[in-house]
Amino acid sequence: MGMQFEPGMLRAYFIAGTQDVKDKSKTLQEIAKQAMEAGITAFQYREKGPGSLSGAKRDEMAADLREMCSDYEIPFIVDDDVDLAIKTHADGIHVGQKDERVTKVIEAVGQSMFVGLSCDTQEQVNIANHIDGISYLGSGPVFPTGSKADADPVIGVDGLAKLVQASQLPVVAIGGITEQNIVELPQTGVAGVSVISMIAQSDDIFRTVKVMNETFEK
Ligand code: TZP
Ligand code: MG
Repeated sequence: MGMQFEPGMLRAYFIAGTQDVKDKSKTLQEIAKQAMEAGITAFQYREKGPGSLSGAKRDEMAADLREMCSDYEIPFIVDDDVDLAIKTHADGIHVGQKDERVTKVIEAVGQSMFVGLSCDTQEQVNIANHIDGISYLGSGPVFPTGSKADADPVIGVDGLAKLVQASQLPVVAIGGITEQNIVELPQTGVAGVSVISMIAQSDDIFRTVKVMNETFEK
């Protein structure tokens, strides 16, 4: 059993894979390490799309990042890959609506790690409310994003607030969140934000993560 889920983990949640490193003078490990030093509350390994690693390279990267998360005592969450999550002894797994069915994932790994689910509509939230074994929901894209080619339509701040209202689980916002628009999010009731480019492309990761934590501190 990995780390127990707690909603505070959603405050400053960094998602990344090799494809999200645009400045090739940096490695994903370097960026992730800075983000951990700066105080992110969770890390999700999402190796997906053009520029992503596969096979042994992917496994080595996952092992590196897993170890760093253990060192910094933050949860290591794997996107959508039950085998990789098991292999790396992940603390959590995150699945989308188009991924492997969440009930199957809960059956396979729900005893050994927590499970997060993407929910972008009221209907999806209503269904999630009736499934045992989900710890949190991810909802968005709140704003337009350049980090996901097949992203669903933008739900906006009002749309997000409605999903939070409908959800019985803590919700983390996703999609197009910046240091400017993040101020609009606490009023929706979300537990925090999950971001790719805001951190991966930041010119000052310490400042960026500080903004995330301060925006959602109680
Ligand atoms: N799911 C919905 S939007 C998105 C994912 C994985 C990408 C978020 O990336 P960014 O750079 O924080 O907009
Ligand atoms: Mg997915």
